[in-house]
Amino acid sequence: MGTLLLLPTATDTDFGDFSVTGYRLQADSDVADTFELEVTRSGGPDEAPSVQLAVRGALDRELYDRYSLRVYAMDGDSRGASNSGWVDVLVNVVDVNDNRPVFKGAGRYEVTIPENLSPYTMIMGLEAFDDDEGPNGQVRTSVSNFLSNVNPF
Ligand SMILES: [Ca+2]
Ligand SMILES: [Ca+2]
Repeated sequence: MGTLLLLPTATDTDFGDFSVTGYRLQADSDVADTFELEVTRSGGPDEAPSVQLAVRGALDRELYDRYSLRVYAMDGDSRGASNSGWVDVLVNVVDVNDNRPVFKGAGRYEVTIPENLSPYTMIMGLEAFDDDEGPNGQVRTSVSNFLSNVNPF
């Protein structure tokens, strides 16, 4: 949040209100609150206001990794002959490592094995997953022996 992307300023060779007077953002309704336009008017009447695209809501690459937006520039002919032009903006969201690996199934597994089992016999399979991308989602497993003497006799 608070990240701004400077968009190209629209040009309109007409003067004053007939030139660019405003911008409008179009996005799918389910992501419409994620971005907003910040318009700055600093120049004279024949100078188009500048516009920046800002992140307004929370991003989650695991939910949406790409946003297709369209930014309209409008002129201000109040007599109803208003014109508009647009530019398409594609926002790609890069992954950060914000998910921890999770084991499939229950949070605890229990297995019963005979005491004469040969060393290195496979006794159960476990599977963990991570919603992140690339190295952020690669899962390494290790064994801790903190439960290895749960019921010593
Ligand atoms: Ca991760
Ligand atoms: Ca992530």
